[in-house]
Amino acid sequence: MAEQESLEFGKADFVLLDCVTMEDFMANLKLRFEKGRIYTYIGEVVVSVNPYTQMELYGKAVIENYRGRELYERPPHLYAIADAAYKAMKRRAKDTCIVISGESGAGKTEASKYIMQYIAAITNPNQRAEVERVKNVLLKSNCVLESFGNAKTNRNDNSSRFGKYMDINFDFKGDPTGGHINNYLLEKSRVLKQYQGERNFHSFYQLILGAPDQLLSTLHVCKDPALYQFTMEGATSNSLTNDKSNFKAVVDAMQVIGFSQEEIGSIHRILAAILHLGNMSFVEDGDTAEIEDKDLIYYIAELTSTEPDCLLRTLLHRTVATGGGDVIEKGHNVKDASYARDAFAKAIYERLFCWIVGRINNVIEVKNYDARIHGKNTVIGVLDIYGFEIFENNSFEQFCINYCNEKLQQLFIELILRQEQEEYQREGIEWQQIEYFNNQIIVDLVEQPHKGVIAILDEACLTVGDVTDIMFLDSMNMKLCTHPHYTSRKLKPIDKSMAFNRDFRIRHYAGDVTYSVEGFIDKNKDTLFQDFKRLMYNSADPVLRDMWPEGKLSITEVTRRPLTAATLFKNSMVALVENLACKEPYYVRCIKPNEVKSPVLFDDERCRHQVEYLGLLENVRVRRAGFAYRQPYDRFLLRYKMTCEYTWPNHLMATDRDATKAIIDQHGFQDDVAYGLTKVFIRTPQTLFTLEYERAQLIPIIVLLLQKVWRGAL
Ligand code: AD9
Ligand code: MG
Repeated sequence: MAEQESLEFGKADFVLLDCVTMEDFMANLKLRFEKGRIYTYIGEVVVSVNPYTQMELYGKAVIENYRGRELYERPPHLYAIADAAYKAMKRRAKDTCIVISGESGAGKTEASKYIMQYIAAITNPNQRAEVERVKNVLLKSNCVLESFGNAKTNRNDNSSRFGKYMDINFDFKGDPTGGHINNYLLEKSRVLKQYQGERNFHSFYQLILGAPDQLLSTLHVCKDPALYQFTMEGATSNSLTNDKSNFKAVVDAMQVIGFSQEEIGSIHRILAAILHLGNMSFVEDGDTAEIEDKDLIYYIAELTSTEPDCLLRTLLHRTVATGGGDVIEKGHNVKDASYARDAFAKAIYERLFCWIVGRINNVIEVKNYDARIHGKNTVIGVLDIYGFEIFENNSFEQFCINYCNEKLQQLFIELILRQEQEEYQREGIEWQQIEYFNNQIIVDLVEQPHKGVIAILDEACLTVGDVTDIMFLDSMNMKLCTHPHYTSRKLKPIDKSMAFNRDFRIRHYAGDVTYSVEGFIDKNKDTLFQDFKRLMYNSADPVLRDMWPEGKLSITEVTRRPLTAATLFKNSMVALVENLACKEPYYVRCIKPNEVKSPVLFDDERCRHQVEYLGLLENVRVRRAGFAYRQPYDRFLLRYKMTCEYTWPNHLMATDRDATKAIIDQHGFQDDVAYGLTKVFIRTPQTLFTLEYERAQLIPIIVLLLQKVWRGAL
């Protein structure tokens, strides 16, 4: 178990609690938080409570203290889990992953950065230039991705509005040689509108407040976020972020990564074009729309390297293919033009973000050539993805985010709870079944073909004609009314007026969430007229062109309907879970101690709720009933046979199981061990450390002996 500092700091591993009750668990968590011990283990899972203040827990000296140590030799820390994942990868050539979960503001992104810093610090002792370059890019990518993908929300001043999974590749020496970032569902609706007190993505404010005057004047942008529709709300909200200095930091980071000056210029022009788009309004001109402020057209055309005429036409019209194969141009009314402008603004930002991720991936991609030269390449994956969200108003985005959390919880159950129990049963080890809630039923509710929420939503979106959100709700109510995790007020109206309610509720593993159906159809279709794609593809700016490859298709060639947003997201989640499931997982479970970002307040109720839905108590129970270490008999013997006179150099017993038993008995560990059909199970890591220690003592003696034998033979 984890090294005990002193009882005054509580138990460093929840497994060591005298009693596993919620009260004991919470008392220990609170005591440790109050004593500045923000990390506690459950076996190999790190539970982390956000300290909301800078702790003296990080940096070079601390890293050295954890380097190469076993998990249990030092007080609990993210560094220890990073080291464990690294060791598993290096010693046993295992692909590993570190899954960081918890709600918004619980400290996931900070944790992922500490983990990456640790890995960067302990690798490349020989200072190989290429490895240093890769490490630098990996570290600097955070700064760039946070600028474009993070925003101030009411829960977190630096909230990640996208999910991130980063693979770091290692060569046989254990040095990072490359990596790959996958990003998931950027909350692009934030480009248009933010809740009161929230901001748009940091990148906009950094540009407005941090760019040099000369750059701003070429972008036709003023130094005041209050002048732009898209940044107006954030202009008045208090922010702790330092936009001015961060602008420079992000440009520097982009340069280190390898973005060219031209590319950085394009990125700034695209941001400015989006700001101008936000200020564009339309007026009625007969049946069609006209643009109020024509200057904006010239600015945007200049910034996107497009022709003003083409831009104007694209904003006010749409090309439609008729049934007979003809192509006609249809003018927008004000409503349609505004809708198209918004869709365009969101799409440009999303594509810009994805392009930046792709560009970073280009520079750190492991070349096939390298892999061939250096042989097997192992991976550590780090997942920092949005936590469970329950807001006052929950929409399509929260639905996707919460579905993602259901998938990850399912993986946790699969890997930690179920597999563990199943292995004991398979091996015939005596075992008391632990009750836990299996959330597969909720995952199915969302993703099942034909009957799941996503399938019903897609079906509604495919229906020809104007399908409304309410029709989608009706369809769900019909198909899901008997599902134990689904309810809708429309199904059971309390009074007549409530019959018009527009919400449905899902009983998630982490709590009930009521979603408003408003906007589901629209966000799922995520329509952007082909005219915009063509316009961008024909831009003279190579970065913009690169972002819109499908713009080369003409309207008559665009036949296949693109996959819907929910289906794309579901597919990416299924792929993510498959990817994680084949790696050895390490978990960091982050807890947010209070809603007011206080370093001293431990809100009992809020914390208890998180402990409950993260399933931490079940985790302790499984762990306590379980065994920390297990190995097939033959592998165990191979490693430890020299520590026992009956097994060295070879045993003469009937089975490997008997020989293993001889070793265990000789050391007096019989109470700590169980014998399965094919494997030996050891309860406490201390037993293993003792065996490892003895082995390490004996190896030099054996080597000497062997040398003597060889010399004698010679
Ligand atoms: V979200 O789902 O992206 O909205 P996260 O990522 O879980 O959320 P984040 O890591 O951004 O939360 O942490 C929120 C804030 O808590 C940070 O900006 C820090 O101010 C604070 N924090 C988190 N972890 C630490 C820490 N280890 N030490 C000091 C911390 N402060
Ligand atoms: Mg985050």
